[in-house]
Parts: sequence; structure tokens; C-alpha cells
Amino acid sequence: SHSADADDDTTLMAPTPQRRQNDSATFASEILEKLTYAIGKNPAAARRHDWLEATTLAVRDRIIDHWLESNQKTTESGEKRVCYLSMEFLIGRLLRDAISNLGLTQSVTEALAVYDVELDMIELLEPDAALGNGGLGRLAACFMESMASTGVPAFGYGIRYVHGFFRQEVVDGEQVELPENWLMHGNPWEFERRENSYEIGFGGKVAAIDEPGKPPRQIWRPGERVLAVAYDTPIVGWRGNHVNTLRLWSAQSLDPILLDAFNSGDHIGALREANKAEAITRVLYPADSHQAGQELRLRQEYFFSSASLQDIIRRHLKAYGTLHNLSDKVAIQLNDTHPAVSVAELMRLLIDVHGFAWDEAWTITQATFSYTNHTLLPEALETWPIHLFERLLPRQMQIIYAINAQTIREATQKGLDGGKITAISLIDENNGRRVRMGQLAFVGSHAINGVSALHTELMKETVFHSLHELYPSRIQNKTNGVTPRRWLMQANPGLTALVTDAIGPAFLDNVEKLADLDALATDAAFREKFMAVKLENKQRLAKVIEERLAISVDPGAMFDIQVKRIHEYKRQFLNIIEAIALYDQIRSHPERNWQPRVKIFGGKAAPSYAQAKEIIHLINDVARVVNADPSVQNLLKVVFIPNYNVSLAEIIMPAADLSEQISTAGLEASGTGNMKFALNGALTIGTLDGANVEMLEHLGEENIYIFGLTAAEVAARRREAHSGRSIIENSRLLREALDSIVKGVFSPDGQERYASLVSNLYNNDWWMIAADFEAYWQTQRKLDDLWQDTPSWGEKAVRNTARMSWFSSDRSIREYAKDIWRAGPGAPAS
Ligand code: H2P
Repeated sequence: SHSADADDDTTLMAPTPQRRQNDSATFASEILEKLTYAIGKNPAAARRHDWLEATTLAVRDRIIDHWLESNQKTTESGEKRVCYLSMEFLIGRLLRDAISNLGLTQSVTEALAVYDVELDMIELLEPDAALGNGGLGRLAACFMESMASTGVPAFGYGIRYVHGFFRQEVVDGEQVELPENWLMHGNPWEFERRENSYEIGFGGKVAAIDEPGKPPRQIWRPGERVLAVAYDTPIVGWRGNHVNTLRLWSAQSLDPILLDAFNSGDHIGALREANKAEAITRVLYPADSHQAGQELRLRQEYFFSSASLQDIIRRHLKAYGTLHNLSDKVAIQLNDTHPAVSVAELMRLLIDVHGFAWDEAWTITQATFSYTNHTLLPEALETWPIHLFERLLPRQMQIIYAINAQTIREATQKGLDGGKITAISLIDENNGRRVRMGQLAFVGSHAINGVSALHTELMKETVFHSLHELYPSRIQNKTNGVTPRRWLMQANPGLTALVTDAIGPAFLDNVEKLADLDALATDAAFREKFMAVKLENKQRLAKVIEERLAISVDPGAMFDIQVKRIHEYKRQFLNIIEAIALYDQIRSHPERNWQPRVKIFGGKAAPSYAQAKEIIHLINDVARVVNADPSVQNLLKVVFIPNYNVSLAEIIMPAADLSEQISTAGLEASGTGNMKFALNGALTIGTLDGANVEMLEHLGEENIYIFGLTAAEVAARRREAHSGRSIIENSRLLREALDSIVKGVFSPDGQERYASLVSNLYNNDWWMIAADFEAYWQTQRKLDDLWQDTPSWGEKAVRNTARMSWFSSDRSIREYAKDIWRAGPGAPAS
């Protein structure tokens, strides 16, 4: 077997971690030691990147001390562990996070100053770990940090993609995708764990074995095998109190080279197997919110699910010698359906490998798993053609059929009828027979959660309507959150210092204390300081815009920002149409009291998503024309910042005055950017969608700008085959804006470019852009009025920061720990 002792066990034998000094002199000598002996350079020869690496290694040593302690404590106490299975972890940079959570910012800054090196400068050289597409992956990263900060012992399990989310460039207004290469200079945060490798099979056959005196069994003989090798990254929580592990799997071939083939002259063929194996973890699929149906994707899903389960089982058997109590010691969270095949795989491992009978295996499986749903969009719900599934995972397919039969029996016994049975079935018979991963995740879990109150209710009414009727107590809500360490303290040091000064440092440990700021919202002096910090953050962003795009924007203008994946339901299109209408109005009524605005956009479009790419093109076309038009002067600027990622978000979130959260109601499951913006004192213009609904409750209706159709109204219009035509014909502003797009005002070089984008609004308006335009426009003008009233704007901005603490991912994690996992501090002993 490839799996020898694991790190987390060997720590039991580790010496007591050293207690090191955290002063700057100690750090200065440790950084020098790393530079000399780990990197092999002296300060005279060192380049900035060498300093980054030396610093990272010195900081990492401190984390390791805490890491060993945390693992030892969990193993000795037998506490329950959470295993968070996620295809995506959108982490970003780790150095500042680690230094800040360990309270070392000052020491490290001073230590580097000894060598004339600035921490701020070298930090920027760290590549973003961009192992995710958007909110789903970023949520997983916030959750990892919050589990460490709240002391929930956890493993994150995922994939070590060689190439993360693509790098976006804009060439002639259009998105161009380039490979991302975060591992180019190595990765000082990770530890390769060769001893933790597992074989993962694909294909082959299932054999029935009937031995005398024993119950008949099934044995899977895969036709193909690859190796999953673990890479561990420590995730350190606030004040270093607890450190968890992010374990990412890398695929390798069992035979690195076929020597016979090589020796007979087939040099390419000799490497074919190795290439095929390694391809599994080569790239992240850039396809959130619409499903990526390729075979390689299913291989990725099974690969990391099986490796993680084998690892969990190995660790558990080593500690307890039995799997009967697995669910007392391990809670496995399925982050979306991507790891849903785990349900069938755990059943296979329990039954075929560890000799369990079906019923007990099923009880253990359900008690161990829980599942988070992140979207209701039908095009994003994963299904796999049966023939593909069966060819790749024949034994798991048998198990899925058996689970399906058992579920349908239960439903029939409960008196559910034909239509409901069809909805519950794990096999979709309508589209050429497909396995439905959502249904599999649901039936294999004891708890299923949505990510905002509205989304959870809609889940009960729509995708899981019949399953909810069959198992009415399983669905619950866990509203998303964001970590205040990264999204307030690290991203916004100016505001953090101001708040500390105003209400004391208690909010650093208990973010709910931010509520004390509410009393200062009417204090003019405080408001002015608050808005002065905002201005500095806007200057920082203006500098980035100037450097990258050579566009100069006025930090005194309202920064109106929409950053997120580009998708029709998120309605960047609505936002840019409003910008066009505003541009027209400013030119035709220069005498009116317009307020200066900078409309800022950022986000990537899935490479195969044509409409999303057209929207990016349109934004850039409009930007070019508007920014060059002297008649609007500084009243309107439009900016598309390329390659939106976590590091850019850290600069953008603190710099917003206005946050755009304008999805078609009922379609944004939660949103998390909405929370980051508001926490940093931006006002929100948004629909009653996702977590906006709960933000309204916490902020109060005078502190958030809600407009547009509700989810129920959207659903009703869709049933009535709503079209935009009559709305457009009755709205001069909208009609003229659309006309100018079609006439090529923004695309003189390509008149037809946006014809279909616009005609869709007339003929169908599926995303309710025409339907919501007027309300959106009116609400924007109210915000213009408010902008002139600086004290009122400032008061609302302060109240946003003061009232957003509930949206901390610490709160989300505590709810999961209590209601779903029964793990973490305060959990009943098991
Ligand atoms: C998704 C949802 C968001 C949600 C997030 C995390 C898939 O992220 O659409 O509404 O907040 O998961 O639960 P995104 O669209 O940002 O890729």
C-alpha cells in the first residue's frame, strides 16, 4: 500500500514545539538564516523574490509550531473533525493573512527594514492561489479561515490544480484567456506528503464473487489506476489559536514512464500514460454556474472524492480500528454536487472493501455526509450521461441504482405519486438517461443547506420540492458569511485603525462589537474621519486604474462598483445600459445637477459563454467612447479592470461608495461580495435576492437601496412568457440607450456586434432587464441626490459597517458546527 503513516499521526511523536521569540530582532536573524541556507543567497545577491521566500519560510516555521500542537490536541482528545470537500478553494495570497493572524505584522515589517526591504513590496510578488471561479470557491476559503479561527478541527480537501483560474486580458475590448501559472516559482506554503498517496481506479469491470459460506459480493477491477498524492497547506486562525490543514490532491501515474516503449523508440508513447494521469489535476474548469459536462471533469470529481475518503478512512481506522463509529468522529461536508459521487464511493468502500452490510453502510453514510447547494440555475445542476458514468465508474453506478431503488420504494410507501417519483429519481429519464448529482447528494446526506434564507425557501419550492416532501426535516438554511480578518482587517487597515481608535480593539476578537459604531454614525467628526479613510482607499484604487489602464479617475467622484463573474443573471448588462442612458442624459441636459460617477466593472466570463463575453466587450466599447468624450467631462467615467481576482478585490472592496448587487431576483443564491462591500462602508443598490434580503433586515431599509421585481414576480412573469418589447417601447430612456447600442455608437467598427444581445431584450427579456430598468434608473437618481448630502451618505456608510457583523463567516461556521456537524468548541463529546 502507498499509505504509510500520515503527518497528522506522526505529530504525536514530535517534540514539544519550540516557543520562539516573536520580536523583530529574532525575525531578522531567522529571515537571514532562511535566505542563506534555504535559498542559498546573501543579502547583497538577494532579489525581491528571494526576500519573499525567506520571509514566507520564517513565518511558516511559526505556523508549524501551532500546527503540530493543534493536530496533536485533536488526535489526543478524539474530537470530531470536519472534512470540507470542495472542488474549489479560491484562497488568494497567504502571507499577509498568516502574518496578520499571528500578530506579527510589526515584527516582520521591522525585521525586513533591517535589510532595507519593504513588506508591502514583497507581498505583491506572491501569486494568488486561484483554485476557484468565484463565490463558491471563495466561500470555501473564508470557511477554512473561520474554522481555524473558531477552533473547529478541520481538513479542507480539494485539488491541487497546476493551472488555476485563467488570467484575463482585454485586447481590443475583448476578453482573452491566458494560462495561469501560480506554481512557477514553487510554493513555499505546501508540504508534499508522498507517504499519503492512494490509488484511484477508473473503468474496468465489476465481478460477482460467490464464495461458499459467505454472502455474495461485488468486486471492482478498474482498468486504469492513477496515484493521488497529498499536498498540505497549514491554515492559521486568528491569533494562531488553531491551525487546520488544507490537503490538495495531485494526480500522478503509477508508472512514470513505460521503459519498454521508450527503448523500442516510441518516446512519446512511453509518456502517454503519465500525461493522461497528470491531466486530471492540470487545470481548473472555468465553468461556474453552468455545468462542464466533459469526461475529464467527472474524473476530477471522482479522483479527489475517492482520495479524500480513503484518507479519512485510513486515519479513522488507525485511531479506532473500526468504522462503525465513523460519523461520531468525522463530518463530511459536500460543497455543491462536485464531490457528490462520494456518497456512492463511501458505500463502495464500506461494503466492498470493509465488509459492511448495505443497511449499516447506508446509516453511516447518511450520518457522515451533509450537502450545501449553491445554485438553482438548471444549467448549473450537474448530471452525467449514464453510459459515461457506467464506463468510468461501473461499481459506483450499480450502487447508485440500488440507492435509487431504495429511495423510490420509500417514496412509494409514503404515498408519493408518479410525477413526484420522477422528480425524486436519481436517474433523469427525460434527457437521454442521466445521473442527477443533486439528488444523489441529497439522499446520501442527513442535512442539506441553502446559502441564504430566500435561496433555502426556493430550494424547497423548486429543485428539491419532492425530496423535501419525502424528507421534510433535512433542508435547513446557513446564510453565507465572509471572514472579517481578510475582508476588513487586512484589506482595510485604515478603517481598522480608525475603528480601534473609536470603540477599542474588542471587535478584532468578536466582530459583533462593531455594533458599537452605530452610536457614532451621527457624530460629525467621526463621520468625517470615516469618509477620509474611504477617500484614501479610493486614491489607492485610482492609482491602480491609472497604472493598469492609463485612465485617470477622480477619487472625489462616486465609485460605483460591480465586481463578480460575468453572467446574464448577475446583470452587468443592466448596469452598462444604465451607464449609457446616463451618458445620453448628461449630454442632452448639461444644465442638470449631475453627480460625478465612476462606474467600475471587473469579472471573468467563462470562455465558452458567448453572451457574457459580449457584455465584457460592450462595457469596454462604452468605456472607450464615454471616457474620450469631453462633453461629459468628469461627470461619468466607465472602467473595466481586467483580471479580477482576490488580490484586486482586497483593493476594490474598501474603495467602493456604491455596491451593485442587481441580480434577477431568485437567481443569486446568496452573494458574498455584497457582504464585503457593505462591511467596508459601501451602500448597496440591489434587488431582493440572496443575502441582500437579510442585509436589508440587519441594516434597516433606510441604509440599503432596494429596487425591482421580487423573486415571486419574476417567476410569475416567466410563466406568462413575458417579453420586453412593450416596456422598451414605453420607456424613452431605455429605448434610446438600446438604439444607440444597435446603431453602433459604441462599436463604429462593428455595427452588428450587439444586435442579438439587444434583440433578446425585445423578444424575451428572460433576465428581466427591461422589466427592472425604470426602477433601477430611479433608484440610481435617488442615490445621486443622497451623494450631494454628504452627512447623510456618511451616516449610512457608518451604519453599514456597524451592522454587517452578523455576516461574518465565523457566525456561519458556528451554525454549521452546531446544527449540522455537531463538532467544534461546545460540541457534545462523542
Ligand atoms: C455561487 C452563487 C453565489 C453564492 C456563492 C457561495 C455559486 O457563487 O452563485 O450566490 O454566494 O456560490 O455560496 P458565484 O456565483 O459567485 O460563483
